Amino acid sequence: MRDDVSAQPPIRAEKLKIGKPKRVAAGIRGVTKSFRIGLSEAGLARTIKTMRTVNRFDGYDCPGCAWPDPDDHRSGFEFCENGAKAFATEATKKRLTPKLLSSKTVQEWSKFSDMELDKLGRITHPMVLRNDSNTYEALSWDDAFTMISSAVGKLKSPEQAVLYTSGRASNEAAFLWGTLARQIGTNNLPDCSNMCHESSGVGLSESIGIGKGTVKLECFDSADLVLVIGQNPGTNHPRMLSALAGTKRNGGSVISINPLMETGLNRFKHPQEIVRLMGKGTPIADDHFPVRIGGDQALLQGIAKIILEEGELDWEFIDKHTEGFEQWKEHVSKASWDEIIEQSGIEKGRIKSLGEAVSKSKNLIICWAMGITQHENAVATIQEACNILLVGGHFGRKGAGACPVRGHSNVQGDRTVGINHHPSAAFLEACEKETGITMPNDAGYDSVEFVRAANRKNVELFMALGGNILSAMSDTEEVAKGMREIDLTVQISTKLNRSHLITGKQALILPCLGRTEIDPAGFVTVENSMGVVHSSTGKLMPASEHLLSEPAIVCGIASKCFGDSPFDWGQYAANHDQTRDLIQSVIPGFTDYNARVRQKGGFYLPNGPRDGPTWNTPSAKAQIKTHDLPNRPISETRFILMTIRSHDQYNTTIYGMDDRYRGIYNSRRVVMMNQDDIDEMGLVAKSVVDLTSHFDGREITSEQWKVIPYDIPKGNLAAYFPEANVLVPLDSVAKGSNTPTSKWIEVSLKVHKD
Ligand SMILES: Nc1nc2c(c(=O)[nH]1)N[C@H]1C(S)=C(S)[C@@H](COP(=O)(O)OP(=O)(O)OC[C@H]3O[C@@H](n4cnc5c(=O)[nH]c(N)nc54)[C@H](O)[C@@H]3O)O[C@H]1N2
Ligand SMILES: Nc1nc2c(c(=O)[nH]1)N[C@H]1C(S)=C(S)[C@@H](COP(=O)(O)OP(=O)(O)OC[C@H]3O[C@@H](n4cnc5c(=O)[nH]c(N)nc54)[C@H](O)[C@@H]3O)O[C@H]1N2
Ligand SMILES: [Mo]
Repeated sequence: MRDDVSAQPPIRAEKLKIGKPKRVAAGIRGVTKSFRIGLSEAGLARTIKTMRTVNRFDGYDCPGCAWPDPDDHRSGFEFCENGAKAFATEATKKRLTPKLLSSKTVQEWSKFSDMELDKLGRITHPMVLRNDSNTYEALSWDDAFTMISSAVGKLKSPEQAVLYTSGRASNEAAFLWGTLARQIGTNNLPDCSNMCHESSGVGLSESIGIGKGTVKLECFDSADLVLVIGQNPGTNHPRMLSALAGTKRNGGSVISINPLMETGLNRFKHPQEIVRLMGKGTPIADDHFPVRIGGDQALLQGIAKIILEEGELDWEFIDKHTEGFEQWKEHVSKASWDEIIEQSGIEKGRIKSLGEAVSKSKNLIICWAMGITQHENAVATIQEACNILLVGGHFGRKGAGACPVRGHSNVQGDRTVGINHHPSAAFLEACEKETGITMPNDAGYDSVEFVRAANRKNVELFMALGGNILSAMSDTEEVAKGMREIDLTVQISTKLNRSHLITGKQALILPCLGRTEIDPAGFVTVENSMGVVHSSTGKLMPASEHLLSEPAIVCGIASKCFGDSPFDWGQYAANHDQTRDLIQSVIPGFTDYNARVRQKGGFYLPNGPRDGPTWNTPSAKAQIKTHDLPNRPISETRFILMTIRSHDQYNTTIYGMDDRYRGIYNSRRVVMMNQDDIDEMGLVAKSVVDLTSHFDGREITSEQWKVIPYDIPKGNLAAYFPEANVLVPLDSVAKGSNTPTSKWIEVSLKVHKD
């Protein structure tokens, strides 16, 4: 079915320019760039309005990332360059009208780049792609809902329905979405966190009994040491740099562990203190460890060895709160230094100095993101980090703890309110009691399992609440094949992306309000990376009078499918307070939800290890987990490739072709490579190569990548997500969390021949 629609962006002749990586992040250029992007997309009035209301107590939550805002105060402009880009693209004045969208076939649109698709503007009407057509046409909301209800009616079994969620959806939309899936009869609720922080959720739940971080924003002011592992905050969480500057201001240290020395960790200028911007900026990282890709578990075991040797452990805490110490101690003591040094790529003396710093720390915070979670041994690595925090007693006290830095602005909230393919029995029971809907008990598909099921022709209805699963998932062509097997695919979206082009036999686009826009049913709520639930109120006129809010769309679908159900879907479309009352009755921690979320800054959800510490594990103790190091010999002729974000994208939304901080301009089809490797292979800067990934006997080749000499460990490569996703084999996943190993792809590299 429409096999000729391209699942990958076109390869173009581009004039790649290579400059020097930037030493200083943010600052005045960041601010002026934000305004420039805002002006060109949204115009002056909308730009000023959005910039003045983002992240204010009474404004809307920045869709850029899940980093929290200060609890008690807000500055005039509580955003960063990339947040500005995110809301400028949503507040754009450009409109993708039915006339424009139907002026080309999906085959023709697929020749557009991802950036060009996004820049078409906001989708204004519900649109349908019928099975005998290659062109989208407009249809009414009612007809769209009828198509979905008839597809639900035709399902041979509820397992044939899959409902995906991207992490921008509000708590209200997500709760209703999960309930809709369960009324259809399935827990098939894959979500973007399957590709993101799932490993953190799994690892932390087993170790400390909660799948979330345990620090508050204010903790950064009293931490004496912060480790930033596998994370690029200068680009992806710029407001985090203010928190790290706070650590430094109060005498603490920040250490970065990353194959790349990312801009922002070296020097940072706070965009909100414009007067100081003329200076050189605040140096952030006191030290940098250029670990090899995938070498963090080894490095953390090295640190653990030193801690055990130094003996500065919190014995009282270990005795009172933990299990597994003796076994771990024995295991770590036996771990081989040769292996640790080989895998981490860091010499022993350096690991020793790092271990001593960690051992001495009285208030340690460990932060991490995708550089840790998207590995085969991700869960083990996260638990290794937890072990270090546990033996130092860094839980239940201010200034210390675990800090997985979430991505999407409400990905954590979506999980809290039930977007979960294996929900707990307690959740299902409460949900059934309060809604009167019989809940399915079987675990559903995650993102990887969904793609497998689709390829087995076992999915007939796929619906997505936001996101771009085609481009975000691993193994792009395999996802495309699966999508084409589905009868009806439905995307609830704001902008056009490749998931609207690679579809089922018939497809719907249901256009929704964005965060920035006025919702007649009132404000919505979200949960940030530190467990604070707060409100988000749109202020702009909607992009089109035909848009509905996400909750209204979910209720519209559900009313059509289950009109005679005792659960009155209609009322939840009209007033988000009602949905919050329902969430409060189902999920612990939301007592007085409507009242407390109206307080300035919202409220914290309970968190045992942070507030107690108490541990919601079977034995009510924290678990010190023991893991062997991975054993993955790589032949001399192969490399390990990681797929990362540039400074000019938000996941699969590409804002521009430059990666200013890394000094890469005008092309994204590049592969960063160590100069020695380039020399050894007889290549030069801008040589064009083909990449082939190797996994379990399977090979996938992607052609025409330009080589860029970069300061990256030997044997390691970096390329951009989503262009390189085609190389990530579907079956290459993290143990325990099933997250695609987007940061560990074994590849070989050949000169491209025309
Ligand atoms: N502007 C902007 N902001 C965003 C996003 C965006 O696309 N654009 N995306 C949002 C989302 S959903 C997320 S999840 C976050 C992602 O935020 P990050 O996790 O910071 O994003 P990545 O670009 O995937 O960067 C991963 C970092 O890990 C490093 N790394 C890779 N492999 C390893 C390894 O084996 N060990 C170590 N120690 N480091 C490694 C890379 O060099 C890179 O610096 O950002 C969120 N914020
Ligand atoms: N190789 C590789 N792959 C990765 C990653 C990686 O590092 N490397 N990172 C992974 C990670 S961390 C994540 S989180 C996933 C991201 O996966 P997704 O969340 O699925 O993808 P996004 O690119 O964030 O989704 C962008 C689309 O969301 C829609 N959208 C934007 N705003 C709204 C809104 O308010 N409402 C609705 N309904 N739709 C909206 C727009 O149509 C836009 O095109 O990708 C993962 N994939
Ligand atoms: Mo993410």
